[in-house]
Amino acid sequence: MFDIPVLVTRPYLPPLEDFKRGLEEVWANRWLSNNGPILKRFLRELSAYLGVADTNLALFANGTLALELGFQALGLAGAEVVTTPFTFVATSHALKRIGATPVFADIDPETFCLSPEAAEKSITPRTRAIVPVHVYGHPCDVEGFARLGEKYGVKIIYDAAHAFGVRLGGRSIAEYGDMAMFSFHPTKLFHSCEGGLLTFRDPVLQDRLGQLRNFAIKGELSCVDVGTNAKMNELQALMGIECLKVIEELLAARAEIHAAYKEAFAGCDGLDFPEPVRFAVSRQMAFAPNYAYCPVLFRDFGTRERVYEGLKATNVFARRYFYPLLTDFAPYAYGKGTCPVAEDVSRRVLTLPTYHGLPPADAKAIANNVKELL
Ligand code: T4K
Repeated sequence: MFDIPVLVTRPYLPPLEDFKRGLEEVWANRWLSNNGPILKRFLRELSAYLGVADTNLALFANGTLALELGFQALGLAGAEVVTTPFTFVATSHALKRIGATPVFADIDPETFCLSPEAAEKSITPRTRAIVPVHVYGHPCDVEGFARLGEKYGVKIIYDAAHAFGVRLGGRSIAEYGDMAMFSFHPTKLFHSCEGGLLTFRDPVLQDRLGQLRNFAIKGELSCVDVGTNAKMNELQALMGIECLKVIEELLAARAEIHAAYKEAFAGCDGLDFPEPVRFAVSRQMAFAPNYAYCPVLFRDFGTRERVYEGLKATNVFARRYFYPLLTDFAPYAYGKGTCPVAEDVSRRVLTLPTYHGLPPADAKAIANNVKELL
């Protein structure tokens, strides 16, 4: 039993003095939004960290708007887009909101990511893109999707909301696909209060995205498209810069917690504690995970629910990401019954607390509580 509630995640907060120093700069500039100097610095620092040229990324107010505008910029309105139901609703909401139709295909049972084989079966002449999600930071089969992209002439856009800091095949995961979106929400291992980043292969998109996120106005006298307000502001960028300073520490903390759970669950046959390395190992690709989430898979729905409730009684608030499945929700019910693997995983998975500041000993205690509940 924990005295203080243990939540599934807590955001990292930089030392207040450091943030205050940044605020002094904001006060001196008297510049709060609309592509300010701190945002430009954040973009340059992200470019260096990710190894993506600063012409090939763009920042947004949040990850959902980043996805929406990315889809709009790639001309997906009116198209069918193959995607996964095992994700947060934002992935499909962003498609729907720009007038595309999500077509659901099943996931791989080992990585929980969209399966290229299942995706291929859902491709029709109306398909213009595939949107796989690096669920929990576990990399998708990037080679399989690259092949589909070439074979069918469709765009591959990764929802990499969970995958900041992941490296695969010696490069950042941001470099795979035509486009990738990273969420900087406070529940993510790296954040900017709220925020979203798009990385993209074609640098021409940078101007287009810059326009779309600023109402699609051009100068004072013209408006060239239907844009929106999706700009990241200076305070968000400042938080992002402060968090980026300690990214290695944030990653190391998650790795330590994952190792503590792993050790405590070793030999426990009532559950599966999946390793994010499975895809990379099968392809012999160099891999640096981010351990963004700590998912556990139970034998059946009843056990998962019992553990979820039982943990609450010990003051531990794990989450059932992603249950219900998207196809259980009214806007996406047309996909119900089409993705049996996703339906099964959604009913058996529980994500355990992990965040910078959670002592690994607490992770061990949580794992022991789980084992007792089993
Ligand atoms: N694609 C994927 C695959 C995603 O997972 C997401 C977002 C997106 C796209 C969209 O990106 P954004 O537009 O959000 O940038 C959360 C987040 O709101 C959402 O960002 C995230 N995925 C999703 C998986 O989870 P909730 O409803 O579970 O959050 P909430 O408020 O229950 O918070 C979870 C825990 O974190 C709580 O126990 C409290 C703690 N917390 C939360 C916040 C916001 C804090 O301690 N401090 C905080 O400031 O949705």
